[in-house]
Amino acid sequence: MIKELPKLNYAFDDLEPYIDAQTVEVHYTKHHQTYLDKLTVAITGTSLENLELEDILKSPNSIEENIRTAVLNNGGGVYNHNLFWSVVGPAEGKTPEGELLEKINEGFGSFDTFKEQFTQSALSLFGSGWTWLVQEKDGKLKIINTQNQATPLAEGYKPLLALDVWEHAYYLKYQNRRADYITNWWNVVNWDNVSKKLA
Ligand code: MN3
Repeated sequence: MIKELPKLNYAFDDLEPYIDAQTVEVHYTKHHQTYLDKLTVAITGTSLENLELEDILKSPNSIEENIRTAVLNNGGGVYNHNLFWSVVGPAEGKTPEGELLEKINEGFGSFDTFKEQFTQSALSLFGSGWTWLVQEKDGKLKIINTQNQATPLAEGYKPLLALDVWEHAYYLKYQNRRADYITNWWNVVNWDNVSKKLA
């Protein structure tokens, strides 16, 4: 089990002007850190302590019932944010290439259509949650939403790209303008890192 959050490969202000430095700092050092702190409390002294987080989240029903909700909420919070931070970085104006682009074209027709469908999915999410590009067991790509801190792992998917659509991810800069947040977030997606997550 992880004891510390993975370090960010960029500075808090490196996602400006699309995601502001204050949001990145609060989101990472407070929200993300709090999920890890609460997960640690929940699993300390239990059989989960020495397992990998990903393995725990893949089989929710094997978590002892008295800590299951705490582990899924906070472990999901840790895992989802780890993935979220790992697929963004300073804007470089790149787009998907190679195998990732082929799979996007295969699944959605074109990169533009994929972006439209992903954006619509994120806009349609009611309440707090996440929008994902995931890979199915047969290798195909799919867009899904999850509520709160639920992870695609529990549904057997391999997550490739994650967009946090909790208000804490954008409220300081965008207030209620979720659509503007999503439009700007595309600029900081690191497609090389998304590609590396393909099975
Ligand atoms: Mn968040």
